[in-house]
Amino acid sequence: MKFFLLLSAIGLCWAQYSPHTEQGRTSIVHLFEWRWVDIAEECERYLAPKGFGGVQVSPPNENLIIHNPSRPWWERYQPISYKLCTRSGNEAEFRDMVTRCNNVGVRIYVDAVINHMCGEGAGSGTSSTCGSYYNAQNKEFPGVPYSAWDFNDGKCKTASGHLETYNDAAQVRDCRLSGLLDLALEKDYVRTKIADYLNNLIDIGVAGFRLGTSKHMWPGDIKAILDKLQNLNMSWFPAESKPFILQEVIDLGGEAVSSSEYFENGLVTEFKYGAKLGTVIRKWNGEKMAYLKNWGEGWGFMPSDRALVFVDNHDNQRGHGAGGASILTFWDARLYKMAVGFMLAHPYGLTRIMSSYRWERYYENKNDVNSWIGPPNDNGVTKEVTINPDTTCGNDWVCEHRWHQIRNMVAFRNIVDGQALTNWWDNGSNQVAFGRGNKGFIVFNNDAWSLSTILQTGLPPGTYCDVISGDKVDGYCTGSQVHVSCDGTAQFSISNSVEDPFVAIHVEARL
Ligand code: QV4
Ligand code: CA
Repeated sequence: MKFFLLLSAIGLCWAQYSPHTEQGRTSIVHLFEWRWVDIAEECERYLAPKGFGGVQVSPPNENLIIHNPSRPWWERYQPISYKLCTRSGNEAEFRDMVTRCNNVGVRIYVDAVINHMCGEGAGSGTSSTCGSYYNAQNKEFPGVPYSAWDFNDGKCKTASGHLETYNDAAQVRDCRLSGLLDLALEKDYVRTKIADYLNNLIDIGVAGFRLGTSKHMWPGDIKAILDKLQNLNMSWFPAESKPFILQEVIDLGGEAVSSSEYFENGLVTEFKYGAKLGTVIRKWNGEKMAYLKNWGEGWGFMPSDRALVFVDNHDNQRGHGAGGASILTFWDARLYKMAVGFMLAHPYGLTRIMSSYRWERYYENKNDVNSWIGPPNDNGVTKEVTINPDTTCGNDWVCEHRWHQIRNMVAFRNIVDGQALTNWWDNGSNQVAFGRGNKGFIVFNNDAWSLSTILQTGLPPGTYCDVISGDKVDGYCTGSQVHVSCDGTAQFSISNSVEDPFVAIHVEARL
């Protein structure tokens, strides 16, 4: 009996670390600013067949409409109520998306903005996505409802009421981040309103939440809210499934708040991952790919089973948040594909793919003054994600997740899931290779000269299709081939001047 109790306690505790993806699906994709109708289609036509586990969606709750600048993407991080209407669609469309994605085994994770409401300077009126009234000056949000005493101003100790230094943990949690009205999360009333919002989403069928600004909430307050959450909807999930929790804590070291304070609640974003990987692949600060041999905890990252990893996110791909100049994005496509390829081949962490839109960048003093620009739109109405005959996206949607190199590495990760990192090789510089047990093998050449060498792959003998330069289609390979001998070795040649200087093979790409 004691043993059973212990097991069930561990069971409860473990559940919020699981993304509840279907068996054999290991990665999630952030479809940033996509409309619900497009996500529903994408789940059915692409994500399920290609083995994606789930989608992080933009905040679905009512937000402030901002006209200056004109409809920035970041208006969605200024809540007005927890009603489900935004530029991505209305409640009916949201429900339809969740149902259709779940029906094809693709999970939906909601970006839940629960630390604050809109900015203090928002004025008053009904300029909000469902038309709810608000008054930022008086801190009135009747659409929830919240009123002045539901905010943190009494607790914040700075004269301005703003978060002024990240060296003081209390200030980080209790003061206004960028002037955003900070909710009093110690109040049971506020916790209940937030839990009601999240439970409504759970009823609809979402599998979990990204909790942005987790650094700005006390871990204990987050836990108290999580304790009020229901189990997942049994139409799609086994009984007793807890929602997946992903906390956004930017911890690059040297601040009062650290990631480890949040491990008890769920996974945490590992921001060092993208910052360091970008530095290595760019070969900045004397870094080289050979140093990636002990990538992961060996680089001072959090434990793998607590880490959500990504090369870039919606903030740092445009200079918001943290990570800095080293972050690789679709704008640096060649290096980006290598970075995402490395991430997906490497066993560390739960992987998230970024899927973006293009905007017109304009630099002044090294800052992109256009980093506010919202999704492709006609007069504020978000454009459809159109699909070109070659399967890429139109209307300025980048769809990195559809780039064949990235899509095929998502499949690679599914195939090698659970296998240890094996057969590491490097040339002491920027040519590296490693395997995942006897399931897959990958080789990179990020040096300024060619790679030509025989390597132990650990794979069964045979001819394999390189899934970076092509695909295995009807038993044939549209790209280059790799011949693995009876002893598991193979000859690899990678020119430094090709668009994609890396090669990946796995057991399902054997011809
Ligand atoms: C401005 C002034 C303030 C002033 C305020 C007065 O800058 O000094 O006090 O007006 O009203 C926008 C504007 C910002 C403005 C603020 C309030 O950019 O200039 O303040 O609104 O009106 C996104 C954007 C922010 C944006 C915010 C709300 O990145 O620029 O602010 O949405 O619209 C830290 C955090 C981390 C955070 C990261 C960006 O630790 O948690 O910064 N990341 C998450 C989200 C992110 C989002 C928020 C948090 C806020 O991923 O997208 O910020 O919800 O590292
Ligand atoms: Ca706070």
